[in-house]
Amino acid sequence: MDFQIKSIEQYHNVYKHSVEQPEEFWADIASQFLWKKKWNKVLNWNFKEPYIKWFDGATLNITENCLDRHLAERGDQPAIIWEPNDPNEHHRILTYKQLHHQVSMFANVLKHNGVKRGDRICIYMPMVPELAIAVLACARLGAIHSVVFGGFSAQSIADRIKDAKCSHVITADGAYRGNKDIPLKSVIDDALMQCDSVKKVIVLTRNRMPVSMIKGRDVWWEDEMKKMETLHEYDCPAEEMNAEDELFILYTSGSTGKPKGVVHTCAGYMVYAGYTFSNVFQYKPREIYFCTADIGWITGHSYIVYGPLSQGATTLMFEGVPTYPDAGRLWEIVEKFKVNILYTAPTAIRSLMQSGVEFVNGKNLDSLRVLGSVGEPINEEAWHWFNENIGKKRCPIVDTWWQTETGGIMISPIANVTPLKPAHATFPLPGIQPILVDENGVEIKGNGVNGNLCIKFPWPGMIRTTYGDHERCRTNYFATYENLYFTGDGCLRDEDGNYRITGRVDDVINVSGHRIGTAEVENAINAHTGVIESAVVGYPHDIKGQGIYAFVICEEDTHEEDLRRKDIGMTVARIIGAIAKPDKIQFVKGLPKTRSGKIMRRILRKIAEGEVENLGDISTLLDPTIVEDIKNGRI
Ligand code: 7RM
Repeated sequence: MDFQIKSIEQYHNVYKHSVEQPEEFWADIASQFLWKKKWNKVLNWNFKEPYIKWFDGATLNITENCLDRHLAERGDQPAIIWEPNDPNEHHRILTYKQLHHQVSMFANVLKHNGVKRGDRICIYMPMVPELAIAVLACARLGAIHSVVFGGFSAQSIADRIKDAKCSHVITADGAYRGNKDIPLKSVIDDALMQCDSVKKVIVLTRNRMPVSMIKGRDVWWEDEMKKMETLHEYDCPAEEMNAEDELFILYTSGSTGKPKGVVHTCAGYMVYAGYTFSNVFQYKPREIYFCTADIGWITGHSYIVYGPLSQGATTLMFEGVPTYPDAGRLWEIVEKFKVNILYTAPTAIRSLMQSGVEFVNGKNLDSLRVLGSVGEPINEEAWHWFNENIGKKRCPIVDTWWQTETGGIMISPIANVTPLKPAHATFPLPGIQPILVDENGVEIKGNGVNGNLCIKFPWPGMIRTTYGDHERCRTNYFATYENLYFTGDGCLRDEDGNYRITGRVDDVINVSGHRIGTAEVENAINAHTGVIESAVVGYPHDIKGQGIYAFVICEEDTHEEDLRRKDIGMTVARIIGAIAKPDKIQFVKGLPKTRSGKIMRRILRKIAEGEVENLGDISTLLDPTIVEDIKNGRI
């Protein structure tokens, strides 16, 4: 692509231009995508409402950019390489032609099952190529996908389906994940008992675990595809979408109890995902790119599906987990497919680091050229381990900071361009204008400072609204500080202007790179019988980055404590999903509250961290003696 930055001097020039002439800058980049109609105006905006429109007046379909436009030049090159959970099962390769064909056929399946432009479609699937096919088929028809990660519970799915009033669900009988079989369809059946908006469920065969199929509602993916063959419904014209039509909804946790449906729109998201993918990883034609995320998270949307495919890349999709059958699995995959670019999460690196280098030894990792990290702050120890043992000190590590709401990478080194500093995301990408502010929203200028990270100018990939509740989008992101997008992250800027994101400053815990709201977990714990009140905080965890520590007040009961802990864990798993189970539960008699009844989380955080000496001023507490009790009962 013509927009790849090749040197640090060029980066500085491009960056300067992107800030001084943002519309000109983005128009140049956007013109390298495929449009049905060009825009009238590159950008209209205010952060007050917020009102954000990129490429207004333009029309396009993102799947033509991800599929059709590559057919002539690289139709026979692999678009998706798929590696199964079980190393003994055969891998699959879909060329651009084959992927285009499958997406078109499945889009026709959706059409025949009543899916129309603008409908919301819930996707709850394992990491198989059909998941990418389902996502792209929705986009081809202009239906809005809402992918829900396979680890969420029936209740969480139901909440998301109801919030978006989804008309269809695409799922599979079950999933393989490590040595477990996960009953996806049965979880969907439980969820659908609460959802009347869903008219049809399309079920892919994966592990063929027994499923109940309801007449008139449930159909098999394979049967429907066969029907399309018989009807010769091979082609599916791509809907002509407006630039700002909604492309997808992805739910994410915030500081309130209810996850928000982050909305991304067609044109801006496409341009931003494609541009950042190409630049950050410096992708070259025919390279094999492997992102270990799940498509259920934003990283999978932007950097397994849309970013790489929009650039004609080969994207490797892995169904399993890094530790199955053993901790050498990722390195085996790198060796098997001669992976050039590996993009993974600090939590995976730390867990593989703990398993020991014997799982790396003997694996040929010579193909690797660029390494990437995403999802949480990477600690220096993990950074060096990754650099030495995987990159053999010859691969740059791009520590990419971004969020579900930003759509794509915001602050990150550009591989082989930006000088690296371990555990630092370094510099903003072109078009991104970060600033640090204090509690009052006053800008903290200069270097060697830290503050709350905000962005002061729009970028094409940014959140447009929270589904069904624009006001929530405003209060969450644009109301804390006037005229700024607030990220919720704390951040340092070193003497040389390198950014280092230190973690959330709100009530969000980042567990293994997954965002979990403390309020959500508290609500789930409080739903457990006998629980009177609870307070949840994060604490440093060797592998997960942060763990979940719950302080719980219970009524007297006869069950022994450990059993009660497990029961509470079950309740949380049922309401949110296993990913939100507290790592530690401490039963307490009371919580540290101010006279106005607010829980002082600062104190609980310190106790959870094991820092029991310097708790700061506790004199404003209603009952300071409670703190002693809690300290003594620490686990
Ligand atoms: C892509 C993604 C977003 C939150 C974000 C941060 C944290 C992500 C980094 C990071 C330090 C990084 N989206 N975060 N990347 N912190 N360095 N390179 O993870 O919406 O799920 O999470 O993750 O706190 O606000 S997300």
